[in-house]
Amino acid sequence: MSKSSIRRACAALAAATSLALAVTACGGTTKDDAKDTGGSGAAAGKADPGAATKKGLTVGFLPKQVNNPYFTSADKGGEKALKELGSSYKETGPSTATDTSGQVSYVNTLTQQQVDAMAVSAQDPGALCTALKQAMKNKIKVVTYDSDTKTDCRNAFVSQASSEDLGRTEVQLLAEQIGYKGEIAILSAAQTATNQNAWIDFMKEELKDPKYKNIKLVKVAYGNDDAQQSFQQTQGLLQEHPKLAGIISPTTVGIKAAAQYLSGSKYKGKVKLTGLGTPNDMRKYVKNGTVEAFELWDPAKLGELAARTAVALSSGQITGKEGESFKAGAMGSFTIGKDGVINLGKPTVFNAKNIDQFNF
Ligand code: RAM
Repeated sequence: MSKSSIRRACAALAAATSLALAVTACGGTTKDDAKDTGGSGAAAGKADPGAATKKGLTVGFLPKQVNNPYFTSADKGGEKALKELGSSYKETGPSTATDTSGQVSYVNTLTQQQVDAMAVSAQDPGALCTALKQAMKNKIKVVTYDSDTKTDCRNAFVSQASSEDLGRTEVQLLAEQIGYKGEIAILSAAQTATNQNAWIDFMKEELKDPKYKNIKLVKVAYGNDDAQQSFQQTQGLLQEHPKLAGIISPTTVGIKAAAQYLSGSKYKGKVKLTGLGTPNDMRKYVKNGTVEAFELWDPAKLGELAARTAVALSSGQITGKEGESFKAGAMGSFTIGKDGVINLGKPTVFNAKNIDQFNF
């Protein structure tokens, strides 16, 4: 049996059977294999920055949620980049942002389909680990994008911006809007989401600064990246805390639903709202005075960088170790940071002055 057919047989076995059986049958416990399956920094061999970019690869995108316009834009960015690189794209994933067991099955499906790499936005940091490690054991490169898993469960994480910057700047934006005083709340996505939870931790850190001593965080609510639930959670926040001065919603689904609720209520323009939204979703709420300023990165660029990272890993140009660099086409050169994190850049703050310059 050739190496690649053994790999295929093992991949199918891994996806179809229990982990223990697949590991035993494929001899995956040898020292070399163990070295090979580690996440960032633990990949086998050395990076060869001069290696040719492989063509004809298949990269599977697995977002948190397929019918979320943010992920549609991100994954389209990935698809376009893969086409340019002569490789193929496929997308699969759950329709709700709280289906962690569904995400596990989708990872297993991609493993079974023997993709060369997968780009995953994790609904939960730990839930996917066993499945992702199994994928890596089958020589599939694993990139997380948007929302990370644990560092040893993937080869690299393509991050939209520094979590610290995102968390702190959202507090700064809201504090200015409410004059540094009053009750505030956070309307998040799923309770398990790695990205939102990391940002919320930094929001809490930022709030410790004495300049926010007159601001009180009264609640963190979860709308699960579902429009209706996020709308109802906003309504509930205002009922429970009628003196609320402002809301931070670090999710494109949440901020849109909160803006929709506030815009049709007596709180419009009075209860301030900021967070992470797409300019196209938020334009009308900026123009009608519901929202002053919010931020985001370009999701298509995030998807593009995830695709280019996956191809660079599959081509052997990088292994996921800190300090390795690779060229990402017209996006320029990127260097892998601590824990295998690749940063897209700084987010943009949108307001009435600049929002019409953006179309995503
Ligand atoms: C939602 C998702 C996604 C997050 C954006 C800001 O679309 O929760 O993970 O990055 O919002």
